[in-house]
Amino acid sequence: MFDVARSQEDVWIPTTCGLCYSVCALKVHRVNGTVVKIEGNPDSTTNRGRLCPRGVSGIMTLYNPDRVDVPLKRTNPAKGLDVDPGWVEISWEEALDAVAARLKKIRQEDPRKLLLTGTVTTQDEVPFAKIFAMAFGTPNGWNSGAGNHCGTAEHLYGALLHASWSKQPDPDHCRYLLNFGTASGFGSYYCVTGMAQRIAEARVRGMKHVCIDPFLSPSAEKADEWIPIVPGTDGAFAMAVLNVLLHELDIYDGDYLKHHTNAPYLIGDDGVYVRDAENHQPLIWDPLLGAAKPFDSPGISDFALEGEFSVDGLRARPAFALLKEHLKPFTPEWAETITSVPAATIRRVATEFGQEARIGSTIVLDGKTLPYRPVAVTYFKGAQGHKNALLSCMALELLTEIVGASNVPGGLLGMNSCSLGHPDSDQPKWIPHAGRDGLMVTGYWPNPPPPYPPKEVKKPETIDLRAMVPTCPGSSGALPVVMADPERFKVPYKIEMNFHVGANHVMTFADPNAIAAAFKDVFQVSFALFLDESTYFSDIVLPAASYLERLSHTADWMSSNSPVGEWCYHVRQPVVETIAERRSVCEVILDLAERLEMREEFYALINVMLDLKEPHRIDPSHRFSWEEIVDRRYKSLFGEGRGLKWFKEHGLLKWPKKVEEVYWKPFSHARVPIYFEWFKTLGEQVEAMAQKTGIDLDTSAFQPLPEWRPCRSHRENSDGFDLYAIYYKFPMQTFSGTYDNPWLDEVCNIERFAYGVAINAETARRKGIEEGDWMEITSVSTGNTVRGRAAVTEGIHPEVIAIAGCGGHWSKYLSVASQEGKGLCFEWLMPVGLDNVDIPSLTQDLCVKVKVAKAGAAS
Ligand SMILES: Nc1nc2c(c(=O)[nH]1)N[C@H]1C(S)=C(S)[C@@H](COP(=O)(O)OP(=O)(O)OC[C@H]3O[C@@H](n4cnc5c(=O)[nH]c(N)nc54)[C@H](O)[C@@H]3O)O[C@H]1N2
Ligand SMILES: Nc1nc2c(c(=O)[nH]1)N[C@H]1C(S)=C(S)[C@@H](COP(=O)(O)OP(=O)(O)OC[C@H]3O[C@@H](n4cnc5c(=O)[nH]c(N)nc54)[C@H](O)[C@@H]3O)O[C@H]1N2
Ligand code: SF4
Ligand SMILES: [Mo]
Repeated sequence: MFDVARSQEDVWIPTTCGLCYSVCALKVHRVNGTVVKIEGNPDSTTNRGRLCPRGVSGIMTLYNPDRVDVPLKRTNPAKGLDVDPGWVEISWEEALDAVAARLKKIRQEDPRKLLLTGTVTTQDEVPFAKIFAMAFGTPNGWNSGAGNHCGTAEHLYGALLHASWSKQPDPDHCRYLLNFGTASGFGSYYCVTGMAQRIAEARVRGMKHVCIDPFLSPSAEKADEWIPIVPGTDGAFAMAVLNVLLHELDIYDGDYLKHHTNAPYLIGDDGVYVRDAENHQPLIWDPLLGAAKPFDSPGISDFALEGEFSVDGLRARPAFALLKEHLKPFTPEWAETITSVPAATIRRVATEFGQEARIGSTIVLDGKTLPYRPVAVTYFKGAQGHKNALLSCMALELLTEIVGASNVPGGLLGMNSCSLGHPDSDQPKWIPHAGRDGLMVTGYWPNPPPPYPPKEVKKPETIDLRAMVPTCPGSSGALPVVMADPERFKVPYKIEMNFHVGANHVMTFADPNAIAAAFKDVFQVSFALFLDESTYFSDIVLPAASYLERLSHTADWMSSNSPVGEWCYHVRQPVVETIAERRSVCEVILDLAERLEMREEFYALINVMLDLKEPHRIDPSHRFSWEEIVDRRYKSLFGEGRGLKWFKEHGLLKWPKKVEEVYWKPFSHARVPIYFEWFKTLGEQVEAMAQKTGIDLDTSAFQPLPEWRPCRSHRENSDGFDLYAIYYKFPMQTFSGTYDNPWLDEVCNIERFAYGVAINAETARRKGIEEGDWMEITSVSTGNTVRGRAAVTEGIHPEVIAIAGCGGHWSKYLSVASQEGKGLCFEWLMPVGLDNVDIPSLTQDLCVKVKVAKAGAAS
């Protein structure tokens, strides 16, 4: 029937993008029920009206004919990478009956047999599914390659040093950005579009950007200086810069180190704190009194940073003195042999960095005099995704700490370490504070509990080693290894069911063959937008509503806002009426909880995890809808008058950040470590547990001071395997998940790097490879070969090839993505195994050695 109201409809609806975790604010234009345009919402301070290409292309996520529209059941019992599941349509009722029956059985037997797999992309459903999994009783969850590729070490230091999941240079005041291979601020990392604008303004203001990256990447091409480096060697570069600062230039911020770090804490010859006999606090040396004092005693005149002292007849040295001595051998000449960067370049960068830190200078902001340290060091997946992650990232982090540029104007800022709340409601509120031994504890942590104080080392009762290695702050790179052989890791059960909310783990973790082997016997229920490669292993597929079709409890989180400027909280709401049988995952989970009769436990946890406050807590005596829970979440945060209705109408709520929130360090008593004493003691506990349980685990990387250790590929010298392969995020795609979008495909088709492989011009010439040639790339570690077209360039290290994004799909249900020539999947080159995992952080090593040759037959 002709609908008059509909035919005249022309509306702009505020909501948020869900194509990556940056949560940009959108205005969606709907005409007569159909979305015709997506724009950035200029009222939002998160993205200031701008979107990236993916955000604009979201219409094609909504209307893509490849989308899953109805529940599906597999008919083919055989599972494999290329085995068609034989999908048949079923009703929601039948699907939920089957899923609930499985869940019920597992919950009765042993709830730990349930695994939650979820993508990091959207920021709303997976966190809610995690609450469900916790209430269900399983500790097992992962995000495929998320975290263990990009941030388990980086986020750990985020917690320990910045009270935040992540960090950014101060875009308002930084003058020298030393970037170890991240597109943070240049189209990637967190707050993508907002930071890209702010960093562009910083560049106009005169901020210098030095980018250390094997590839002249999308961020390196916007730098003042690009320094190509051998993959996996950033730690050696950073150690040499520290060496120059401390041993050649004598540049460090003594005042900061004394008052805001554990640099003055005395360390005994056993490597741990020398403690006060009575109150057990770590001791420092007061040089004027000539005595050791608990670090927090009143009236300390000064804190010694150097020297050697005797406490109760035993030798004790300040942590800083140990660090300095430790760094002595690691000269730029030493680092040159590892990184391939000339010693003179490292020395010059160290000098520029040290001088530009302007130690001793101050700035007045909002009437408050604060230290001014306009230098920052950034890194993420590039430098951290290696076997040496924990100790290399420590060196990178210490650069910022040594010059006192941590969370002060001009320096490196936690992405919203401190929130004092909206002026009307005082919420949300989180403040970093001093904990055990005076060291900083985060005020908020997205994945509680935070890494410090250290968690207890437990028997390996999780399927990913995290119970035993509690230093890993996110998803573990050990999961598929343990899942394939739980007995070897003394895990007393097997995973029987995978509750799968996004994530294309078959393509985004490592060798698809190994992932297939780990998952083939597991009953998998997938909430899916598309029938991607991972759903080939599903038993039931449920049609999920995309971010444009669902309601969400604030997708905003601590890292979606820019670190400076204003707070901004948004709504995510459906912009169209329900399409086909697609449903919101959160609503379905609430249904499942009813079928499982677990309302009591589930609601109790929802109250805690969503921080619902009286009178908005949910009471299990009756059933709540998702809409009601979302309303209560908003009201708990911003008061009775700002519930869901208010947000749907207004789209967002913003207010200015205070100086004490952005530059919180000078206002805080909490100290941060420059000597990671508890890594050492925790490592000993992990070692003891490994021995007790009979698990073979190399715990030698639990060290208190930075080191550079080679990855497996640095030692690899098999004949012909002469190049390192790396991957990098492509601005037009999110991992593997957007490759079926025809608009993005159109852009990628005209960009030779998008679906090609970057290879150095001289290297290509030597191998007889020319621009556009098909190449065969074979991994020494997996034996797998992938094919890709050469994009010949001067802009890459001669020993490296670089692959964009995560293409090379093969699911027959992806009509755009699975066409020939739509990129390569790096994972075929990367092995699964503990040799490739940094044990303390459970980071996956992305260093791979390959052989590259021109393909026999050009297609
Ligand atoms: N080759 C290569 N591998 C990588 C990376 C890379 O850049 N290149 N990056 C690594 C990193 S840093 C990360 S974080 C991981 C990410 O790894 P994944 O999280 O596995 O990323 P995607 O491949 O995008 O898979 C996400 C899946 O979730 C689905 N999805 C998207 N939105 C929704 C939604 O709203 N609801 C539901 N139910 N499903 C949704 C998508 O359709 C897609 O199938 O990959 C890692 N692996
Ligand atoms: N367009 C787009 N943006 C995204 C995403 C996406 O999929 N697409 N994903 C989001 C996610 S989950 C993440 S984790 C972030 C990741 O954000 P980034 O950390 O920026 O990740 P990448 O682009 O994978 O890697 C950054 C750079 O590391 C370089 N690199 C590789 N190995 C090394 C090395 O050993 N040392 C150094 N110094 N550099 C190296 C690569 O050449 C690349 O230029 O991006 C986020 N933003
Ligand atoms: S940066 Fe992320 S959230 Fe923002 S428009 Fe792009 S895909 Fe969407
Ligand atoms: Mo990531």
